[in-house]
Amino acid sequence: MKRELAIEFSRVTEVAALAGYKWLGRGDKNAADGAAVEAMRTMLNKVSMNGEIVIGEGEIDEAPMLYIGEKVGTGTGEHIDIAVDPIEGTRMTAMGQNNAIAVLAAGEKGSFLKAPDMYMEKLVCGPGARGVIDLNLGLKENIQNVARALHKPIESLVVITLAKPRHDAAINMMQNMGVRVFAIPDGDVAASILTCMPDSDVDLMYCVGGAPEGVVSAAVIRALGGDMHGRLVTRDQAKGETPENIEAGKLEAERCREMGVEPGKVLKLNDMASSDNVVFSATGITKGDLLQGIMRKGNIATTETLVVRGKSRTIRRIQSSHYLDRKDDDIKNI
Ligand code: VTB
Ligand code: MG
Ligand code: MG
Repeated sequence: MKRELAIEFSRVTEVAALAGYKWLGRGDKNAADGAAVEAMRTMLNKVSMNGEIVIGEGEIDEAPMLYIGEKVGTGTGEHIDIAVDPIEGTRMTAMGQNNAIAVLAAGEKGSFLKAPDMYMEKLVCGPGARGVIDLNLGLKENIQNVARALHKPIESLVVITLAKPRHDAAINMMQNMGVRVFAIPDGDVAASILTCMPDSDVDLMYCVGGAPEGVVSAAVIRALGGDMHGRLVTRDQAKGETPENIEAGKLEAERCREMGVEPGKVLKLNDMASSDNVVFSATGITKGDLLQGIMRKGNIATTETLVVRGKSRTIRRIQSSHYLDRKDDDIKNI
């Protein structure tokens, strides 16, 4: 992939974040998502590439989306697969909570697992525990193995997870082991990346979250030298066995079969992200542990973006000031 694409994709997440930010705290997550999707699509279409969306988000909660199979870019140049989440944390954006980001991963054709929009159990660690995690084992055993690999007592291990009822038992179990648990409301992509950041005290990320978010995370975790396992889980397994969830779960299992992936099977990092030739970009919308949020004074907005180029493992943080009245009309009006 041309290295210039790293900068191009940083523009794409910047503009999505700026569009989402307009809806910050207004209680309407679909409006925020819709604006970010539209901005992302407009900007993607200015990039000279033959791009195709292979992972999008939106089906689970029927949000607006960049749909799977959608062609983006100018239609000239390299063939590139793209996984997007225009707002990772629509609820956080709508409710003015921390850690919402706009995110995208792009790679050479065939880089990413094609999985339906369903839930995924995920375990993510940084470079220090690479090769140690295994979702075939229980969470407790994984925590013990990671602590050993990092030469840390269990008491100083930090696991980040989502504060969802489905994790109550796991959170209890971990706290009883002596682990420190950071339970954030939403946003497991940013949480996963924290495991690989030298200036973060997070050692492990465990949760059942979205599969598209899982694949996006896999791309950046590979680029950062960390490790990840995933397992597709059906709706009834993730959310309880109500008749509706069982019905939805059956459809998901069927879609898995069509797409050639198996629910319940442990997916290794390489199964989800098979190439180093990737670019990852994330821009903060609300302030967070990974990225600063957007700040706006009058007509000037500032953004912070994390851009990772897998091939060289170059990690950039780009601070930008945007003069909003100078933006192209098609972006300005989003
Ligand atoms: C997951 C997680 C995301 O939303 O998709 C979650 O991967 C949705 O969980 O990071 P519920 O269906 O239980 O609400 C996020 O936390 C934010 O998009
Ligand atoms: Mg989203
Ligand atoms: Mg999301």
